[in-house]
Amino acid sequence: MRNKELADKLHELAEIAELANENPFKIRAYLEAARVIENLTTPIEEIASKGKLEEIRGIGKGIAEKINQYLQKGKIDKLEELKKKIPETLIEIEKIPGLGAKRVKALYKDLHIQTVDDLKKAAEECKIRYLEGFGEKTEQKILEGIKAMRDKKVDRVSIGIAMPIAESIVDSLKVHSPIDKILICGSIRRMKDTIGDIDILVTSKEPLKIMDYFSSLDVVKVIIAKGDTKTSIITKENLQVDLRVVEPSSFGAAIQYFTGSKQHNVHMRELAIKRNLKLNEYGMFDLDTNKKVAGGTEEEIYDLLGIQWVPPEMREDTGEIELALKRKIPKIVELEDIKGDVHIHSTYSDGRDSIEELIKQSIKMSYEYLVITDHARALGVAGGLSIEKYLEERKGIDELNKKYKPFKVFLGTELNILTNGEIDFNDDDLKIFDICLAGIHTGMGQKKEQITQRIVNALKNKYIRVIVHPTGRIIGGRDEYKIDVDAVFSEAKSHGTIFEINASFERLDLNEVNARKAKDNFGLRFEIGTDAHSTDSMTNMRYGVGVARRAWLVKEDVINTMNLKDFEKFLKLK
Ligand code: DGT
Ligand code: CA
Ligand code: CA
Repeated sequence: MRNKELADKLHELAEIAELANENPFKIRAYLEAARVIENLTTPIEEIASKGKLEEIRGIGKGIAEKINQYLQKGKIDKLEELKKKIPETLIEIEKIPGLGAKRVKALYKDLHIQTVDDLKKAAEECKIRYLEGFGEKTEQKILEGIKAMRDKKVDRVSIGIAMPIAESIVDSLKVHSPIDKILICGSIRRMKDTIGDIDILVTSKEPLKIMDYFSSLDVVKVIIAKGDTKTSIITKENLQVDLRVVEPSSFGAAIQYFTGSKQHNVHMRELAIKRNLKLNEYGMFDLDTNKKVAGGTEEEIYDLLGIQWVPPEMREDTGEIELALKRKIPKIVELEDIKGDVHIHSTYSDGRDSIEELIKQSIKMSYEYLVITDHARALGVAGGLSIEKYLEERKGIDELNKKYKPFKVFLGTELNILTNGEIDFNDDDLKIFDICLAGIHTGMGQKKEQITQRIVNALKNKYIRVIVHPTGRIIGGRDEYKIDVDAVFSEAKSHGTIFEINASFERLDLNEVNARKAKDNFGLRFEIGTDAHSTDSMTNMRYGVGVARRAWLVKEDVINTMNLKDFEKFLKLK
């Protein structure tokens, strides 16, 4: 889906058009089209290929033409034409707080200011205050603005934001530049829930071409540093990407080093020294002769240290090297092990897609079953269902099960653990479901004792088999609510309650620490569910599996790795 990309392009066009004194009506039309496209749920390229762009409200003939140009050749003629007239660096200046297009134009015309550096110099030399419409205060503000922009710390983002950006960079590098091997390393390869920056490693016979192509990519906002074998950029989404070209004979050592974690690497180097070896990003060397003994592949490095290869998700120096020494690294769960999504919303509540569409996507993903878990009554804002509505849904599901056999859909529910500790329905009503999930959606500001007690109450309900997004955190949004996880896990143990690893990348809840604790200290089991509200988000499953792998979970720890037959048996148990 290229909607965001196109919206950004139209924004860029509007900005540059404004600097070029273009017709304000046109500029407004570009911005409106950008806004509309950003909010579309269908991929713009799909609409374009059917020739239906002009049917979208806010998109006329001229803009449709520009969209087609961009989709077909990666360029908009009008934008290229304007770029020739207006230095691109002016757009950078326009982003400084307090500087609109009008002021940037004046600075350019009167003082020939083209770059942020020009601007800083002029402000420091007190030249700006004398321009019409500026003044001493504005000059001061500009200096502060430059500082704020340059100091701006790039925040960590969810892996669900960083991964697609990294993958699309890798895809275009593969297609357009002379690459032999390429791998995303760093925290992304380790599937950490949040990412600081993106690290990509490449081997190539023509490193300079790679550096040029990489720094000219459309996603690049700022080039931080560009060298012969390493380039760092900031993307338009404010993510830093480091790209390194390494020798093929060092590729294994380099991906090992840049995958990290730092702590894992430190431990590996200690092992190396004990074996009279030296390990760095170039390879493994004999300490006496300084001769290189390994480096081409990661496997040979682990091998020469006398330990098992360690899956990247486990490389945090939390005991994995000790296990690798004993050759006891567990076979951790894989995405291919997942046989069905068990937390999904359909159009019956607040989902975007019908159950039939969810089934089709499931079959595409090679799943054998699906549990539909539409919201229950008390969550009015999310179209929560009454028991009557669920019975209607059950009928629909029965029909679909006939049509799509042997694929099977189960009727679940996502119940609300209310502020007083009760749930939406009484026990009798809960009998209609194949499985009941429950979670907290309101009253998240309560005291620790209250929240913990609410969940403990839910655990005691014999119909509730799964607690969803158990700690309530939203990455980059909201902290966990106050909850005594040990008390909750300990109570759950006696009921055999399943805990969710919510795979939606804003949640990833339980996180790896709590999941590992739930397994190791309490022997609990899990489901990995996407909580998807559309077929698109069902692919978030991989992030949930990433958390499970970081928690060292194996297939048997995760209920939705069961095949359909076993899963049906499991559902009948309670
Ligand atoms: P991030 O970007 O904060 O999400 O986390 P990472 O793990 O991607 O960290 P980053 O990008 O700073 O560095 C990538 C890898 O490079 C890191 O995981 C391990 C390796 N590395 C970086 N600095 C050092 C260091 O000082 N010593 C060692 N042994 N390895 C390092
Ligand atoms: Ca990184
Ligand atoms: Ca980095």
